[in-house]
Amino acid sequence: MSDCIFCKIVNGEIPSDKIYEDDKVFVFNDISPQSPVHFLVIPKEHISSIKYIDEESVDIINHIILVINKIAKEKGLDDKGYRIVNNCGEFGGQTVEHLHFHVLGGRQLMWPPG
Ligand code: DGP
Repeated sequence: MSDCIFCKIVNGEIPSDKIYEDDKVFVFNDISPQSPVHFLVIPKEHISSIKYIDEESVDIINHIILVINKIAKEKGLDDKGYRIVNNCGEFGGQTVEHLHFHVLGGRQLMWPPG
């Protein structure tokens, strides 16, 4: 989508601190980290939010989980653990309308979130 900032990050129009990419996903550090490790995993294809995931597109979620676990391990998070967050819609706290999963780690996280 032409005016989506995450699509622009995927195609290089907006610079990012890239961690990983393959044919399906792009992974980069969050611009406003909430923990010592805070990266985002997004599908390269524009999907506005998780509510649009259906039978046809659900395979991307499996792939994202595998990528998250691989990168979390590489970053040394698998010992103490990490949190995967998806914000959906206004009340869910979603500010960028391109499906993304936050991965947070490197400190003790609290529950419940605000
Ligand atoms: P959410 O509230 O779940 O929609 O989170 C969006 C996240 O995206 C937020 O933590 C900040 C991050 N973000 C927004 N714009 C940019 C950007 O241009 N570059 C990077 N690296 N992260 C961004």
